[in-house]
Amino acid sequence: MNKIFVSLAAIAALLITVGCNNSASTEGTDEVKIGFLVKDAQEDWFQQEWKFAQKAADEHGFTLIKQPAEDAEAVMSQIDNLNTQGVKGLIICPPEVTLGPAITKMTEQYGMKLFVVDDRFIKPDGTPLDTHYMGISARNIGHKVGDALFDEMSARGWDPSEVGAIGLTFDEIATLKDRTEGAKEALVAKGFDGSRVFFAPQSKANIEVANSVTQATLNQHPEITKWLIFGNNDVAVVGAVRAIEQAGLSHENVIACGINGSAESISEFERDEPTAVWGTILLSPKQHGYDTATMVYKWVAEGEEPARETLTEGQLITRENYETVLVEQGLRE
Ligand code: FCA
Repeated sequence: MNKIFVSLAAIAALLITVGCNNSASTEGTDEVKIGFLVKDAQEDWFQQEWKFAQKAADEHGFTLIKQPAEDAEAVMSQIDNLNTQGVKGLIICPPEVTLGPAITKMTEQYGMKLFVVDDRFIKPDGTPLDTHYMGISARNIGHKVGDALFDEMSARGWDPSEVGAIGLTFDEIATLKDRTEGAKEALVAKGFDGSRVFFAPQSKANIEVANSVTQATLNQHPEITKWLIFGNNDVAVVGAVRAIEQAGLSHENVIACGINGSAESISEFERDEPTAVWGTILLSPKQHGYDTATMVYKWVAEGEEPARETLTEGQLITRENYETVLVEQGLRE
């Protein structure tokens, strides 16, 4: 009899625990905790996202736990840690886009709402995995890069037959592939010779690799004296520009345009002497940080499900207008 009583009590306790774990309203009223994992905490873009997410946490009164997760193992152990701390919502820019099924399963088991930002998960067949997601409208933004490069080249009166273009690519991640493909598409649509666009694939998306693959491309084309440079983000473009400088090319003969509008390119604009980093497409770390965190908070605390997909825009900034635009966008005082 006692045994049965103990077992029933244990089952009841378990049900109550499971009920609490899965119910935001019973657990989350006092303290809502949300985790924000990023693939590269060194990159200014992710620092900015975190900064704006923290602003949302301060305003709404929830706890935000920000951690880097640079590989699959780190992601798994961070999610375990977050669960132990009572986190009920997770925002993640994953270090590998193939981790989707594993992460989805884990967060479901822990009763954690999952929101993916920037780099979208893909299924084994390469198609996108459907989760709540905010990313950039990557192909449009690539088009903006290509248009801007072509227009600046025309404004400088360059003869297109003397010009080559280098695109730093990282095709494993769809949002990065779409950007560089988009840039080439726009250049070609404006009349640039597609056979003079050289893609330089990066084995890792970082400044060192961008630098070395650009050097290799320059070495293959000593006959080209004027260059357009584009890539998956600011880090890639700045890495390429350093290679241009090492090769002894003047910034007057190179037009480079990044994507992100973060510190890596802004610090180039702030130098007294211009560098080849001529422009960048400013994205919105505010939307990707503040808005995502607010949406996940409302989802956890109030059961208000966010939009399944949000794609954000960007705008060209250069040395000429960056200060004004950063202030307008609330990115600078
Ligand atoms: C990717 C890139 C980042 C940033 C973000 C919006 O994660 O690696 O630099 O562009 O998309």
